[in-house]
Amino acid sequence: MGRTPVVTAIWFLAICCAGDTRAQPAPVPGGEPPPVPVPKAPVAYPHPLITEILYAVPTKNGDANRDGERQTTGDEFVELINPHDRAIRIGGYTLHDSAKPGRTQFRFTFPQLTLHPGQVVVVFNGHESALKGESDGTVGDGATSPSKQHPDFGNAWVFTARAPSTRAGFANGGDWVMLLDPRGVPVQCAIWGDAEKPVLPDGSACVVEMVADSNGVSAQRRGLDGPFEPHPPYRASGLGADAPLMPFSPGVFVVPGLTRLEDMPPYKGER
Ligand SMILES: [Ca+2]
Ligand SMILES: [Ca+2]
Repeated sequence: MGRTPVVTAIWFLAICCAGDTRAQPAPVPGGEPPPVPVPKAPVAYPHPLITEILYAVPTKNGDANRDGERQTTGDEFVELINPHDRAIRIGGYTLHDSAKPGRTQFRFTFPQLTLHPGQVVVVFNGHESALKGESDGTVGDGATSPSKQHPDFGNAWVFTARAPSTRAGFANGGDWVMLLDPRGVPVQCAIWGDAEKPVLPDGSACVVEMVADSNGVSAQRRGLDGPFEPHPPYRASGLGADAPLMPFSPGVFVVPGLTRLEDMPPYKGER
């Protein structure tokens, strides 16, 4: 059966409007909006980029995974973004800390997931945590990708690593988080405190960065090309204007010119 004229018109509008939904500056009268320059990320296509790390969960306001309780390691997280202008696939990429492989190492490998430009993904340590959306598939794990983007975390794709032990977490005094590509090749390493640098093969293209001391807050990258700095106070969406300002923003990393409107967190408070 053919489409009616009305249905055809709606279909045509939907296709047109679905084209480019990235955040754009307001048009100026009589002219085209200027293009928003997107800073160049330090990692090459098709790698994701680590944008935020919570390695020392604060004793006050430490419930980063928002399950109602503060867990010493369960609330730790790593946030990444697709910093490129094309979609990437993150299945097979691995995050791990400096511990040797085993029950005391934090380690998480992504299942298949396509990340569109500007989309954000968060991996919570998850030890002894019960995240909202874990039971209905909104939160993914090492075996299954999330069924949808998580509205409580800036519309990011959210995972739990379900770390098996409190020892399988980041060391506050010094540690690092390494990102490996699906072949096991180091892509990015963020180091803090007194941790020794990882041993990398000669000629490695791994991006090695020092993280500013961020005990009590997360370390968040200043833009795509900036350094990791202590996170400024932030009020997560949906918590109300009287909610406390938080020292992290899992799932929220907005890049003008790259972040798409549908990926922007709903605005319900200060940013
Ligand atoms: Ca928690
Ligand atoms: Ca963030």
